[in-house]
Amino acid sequence: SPTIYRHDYQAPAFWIDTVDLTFDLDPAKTRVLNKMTLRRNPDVPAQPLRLDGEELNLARVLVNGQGTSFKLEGDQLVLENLPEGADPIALEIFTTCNPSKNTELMGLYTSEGGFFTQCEAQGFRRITYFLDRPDVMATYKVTLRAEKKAYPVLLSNGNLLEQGDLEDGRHFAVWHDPFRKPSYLFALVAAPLVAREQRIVSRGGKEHLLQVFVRPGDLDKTEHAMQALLQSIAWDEARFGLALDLERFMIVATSDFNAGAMENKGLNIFNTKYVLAKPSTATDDDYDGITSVIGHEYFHNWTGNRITCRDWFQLSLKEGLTVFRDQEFSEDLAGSPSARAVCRIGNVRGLRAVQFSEDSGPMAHPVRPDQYQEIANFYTATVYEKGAEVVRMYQTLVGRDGFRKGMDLYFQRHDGQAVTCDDFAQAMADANPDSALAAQLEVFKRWYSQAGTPVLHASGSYDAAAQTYTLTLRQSCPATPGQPAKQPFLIPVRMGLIGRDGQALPLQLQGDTGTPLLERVLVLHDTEASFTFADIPEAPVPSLLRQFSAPVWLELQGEDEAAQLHRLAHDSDAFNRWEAAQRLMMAQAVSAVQASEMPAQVLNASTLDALRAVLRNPALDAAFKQLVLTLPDELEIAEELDSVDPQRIKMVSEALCQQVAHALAEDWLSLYEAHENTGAYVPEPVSAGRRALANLALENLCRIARDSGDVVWPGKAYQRFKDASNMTDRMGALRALLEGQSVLAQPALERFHALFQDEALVLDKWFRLQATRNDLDGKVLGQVRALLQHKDFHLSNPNRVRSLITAFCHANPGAFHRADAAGYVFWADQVLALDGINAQIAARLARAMDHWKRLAEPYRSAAGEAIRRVAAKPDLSADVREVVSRALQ
Ligand code: DPP
Ligand code: ZN
Repeated sequence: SPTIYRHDYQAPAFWIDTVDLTFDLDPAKTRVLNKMTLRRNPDVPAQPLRLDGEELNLARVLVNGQGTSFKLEGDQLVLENLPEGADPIALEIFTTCNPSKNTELMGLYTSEGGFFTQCEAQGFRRITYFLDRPDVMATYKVTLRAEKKAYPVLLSNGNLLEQGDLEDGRHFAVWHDPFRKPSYLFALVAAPLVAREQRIVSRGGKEHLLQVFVRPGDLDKTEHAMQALLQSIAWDEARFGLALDLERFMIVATSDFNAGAMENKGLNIFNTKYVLAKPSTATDDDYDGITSVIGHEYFHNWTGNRITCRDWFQLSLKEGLTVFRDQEFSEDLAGSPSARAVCRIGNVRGLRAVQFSEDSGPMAHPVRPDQYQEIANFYTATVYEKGAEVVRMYQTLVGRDGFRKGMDLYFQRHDGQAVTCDDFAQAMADANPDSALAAQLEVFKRWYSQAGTPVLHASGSYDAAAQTYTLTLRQSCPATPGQPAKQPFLIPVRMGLIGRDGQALPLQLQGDTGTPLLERVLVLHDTEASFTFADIPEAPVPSLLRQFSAPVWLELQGEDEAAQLHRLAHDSDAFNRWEAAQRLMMAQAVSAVQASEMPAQVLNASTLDALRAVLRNPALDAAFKQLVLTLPDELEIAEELDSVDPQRIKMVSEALCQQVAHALAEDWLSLYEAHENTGAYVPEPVSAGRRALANLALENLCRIARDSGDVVWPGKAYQRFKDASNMTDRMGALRALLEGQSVLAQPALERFHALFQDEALVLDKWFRLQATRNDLDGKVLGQVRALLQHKDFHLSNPNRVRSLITAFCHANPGAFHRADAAGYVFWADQVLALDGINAQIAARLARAMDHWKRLAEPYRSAAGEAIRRVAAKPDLSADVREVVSRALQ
């Protein structure tokens, strides 16, 4: 398929002002009547109208009520003889489509006896012929007709104008959305659903109806979603002055969905995973996920819908900004500084695990990509998570108030428009004319144009005679595909200096006369810069990149272990305390991987002492302790290496886990006893932290039991698994049995399945647990293959595929990368099988091989062979073709 380039952007030759759609919904043959008014764009030379369409049967085209000549060229409907001049043109197109055969889940499809849509990025063209691009914005009126008994609920965007019965048991509803929107925000639902409802009055005195639609049996799992929606509405008004602009705000859950959720105007459609929760079926992580995704989609109403993207290269304009907003929302809800830090650490771990890895592989691309073959492949961690880090850097540079001013100006200038990342950057700079951002805006904007993760090299030197400390910051950035050389980035470095007694030293830059601060943000906008601090009485330990103030790799030159231990013990920045522990452990894990002989112990005594001190520190929260004691995993270790031997990494990772289990045995015991009973389940950070720490302790106790042959702890874990009053504890105990290789693990898995066989989201957990379990016996692949045949496994359901196949290939490297290449054969088979069903899901799975060129032999050759086998399929989707051809380049 052709490559699309950002620089080729051209405004559309026509605008579409109004769209009047009528649907006669039928699973096998849905009729769609599309009546539009268009006008020529006077700024563009006259040319034929080219409408996008895919998998449509065209029955009729009328122009101003008359038949007309037209051509079908590839996927486009071309009209060459439209009237000249500026008058509006009435275009009427009648098509049919087959929703029940739509396994791609793009456009209009059926799921569990209902109709749903997904139009971002290019699904609307699978519903009707259209200018399916985000800069064409129209108002929509939608009439839905369907059998009443089968589809009692008929929904579309905006406000309900009218509804009623038709003959033959059918009924209808008419919806009107007063806001102009691009086609990717269109949605309809026709299904047997029920709603949890809530009426609210916003600050301005307007009444709104909030609805969460689910299948009838799921109503008892909607309370948390509604709560999250109410919190989102209140937060956006309070923090950004942005109010709900619709009479009605609807959320609909479906179990067949390619992504997490979709922000269709007034009618958000969600994966059930991000709506449904009750204590017996959802974990603390699930509850958090729901809060952030409900927030995310709601916040899109302003950042995405009211102001949208001019073209898909600008995707991060809405996604990076909206991820940043949902992260801030979750932090504000978490409340205490420590709970905020826990949120931040979680986000940074995700960023580094997925985005940094993406940035160092064949799919590396800038936050604002320059080219794509299939836009669906660019809903990536770079566009989303790195994009959010870029937005966070604006806030770090101009402060919270300055950021708010920038947002206000952005809305004042662009409300109702389709704009670019440059427009956002300009609003931020113009609202903060005296900032480092405004002074270096062009340098800052390189974050949008350059791919790759910069490396920040820091070195410090202390001058005892002058009582000064000089910090030198230097940056570099590795080459990425198509970008061999990089220009310097603007890197905000939030930092402090820690004295020998653990206290923060006042920071006075030489020549600066202001009041000394305990923390500052240094700005590096060149390849190298030095900063000298005056009146420093002793050699300090620097604490750099606090709160992870920029998405870079930090290298602290010449820093010894003592400095890391000092930060772990004393840093006032919780993020950097956690980071110090990670660095200590990672450095030793990497040495163990690289050593010619596997060392008896991975961690040294001083590191273990420091970890123990964290666990015993009464001033630290359980959630924070759990994060510090979460060891670097196999994927994180691999990311540090140029040549990756997955089995060697697995051995080291396993040795690391066993060592920490045994060395801290006493602490695991006392922590478990102190935290095992968390009381009645409430999804909030303090008790969630206690549950997480208890589960980690139990896992370690079962690991110890594995070596000693003890049966008491596995027995206790099984009991806890059986009696658990909430899913977090139940999953924790089950995982402990699996990690402990207990004979009770299998009966527990069977019991779990029997208990939850009617709960799809819990079954997903059951599949995932087995796909990602520790492969000490080498049997995981065989079991995953067997599970493909399980009656509850369906290749057409994305959640199920992700739980079993994608989880195995992406998240269980020790089981996937086998010396006999069987993992790669499995991967290729599954990519090819999925490609004919759902290309987006297939392409995501295909990316499990992103880093094959860094694998050691024999893995590398075998992986290459598997990728070439996939690439050889002649009718491969554009999605998978782009991924595998980039991997092979
Ligand atoms: N625009 C959607 C989201 O990220 C994509 N599924 O919220
Ligand atoms: Zn989004």
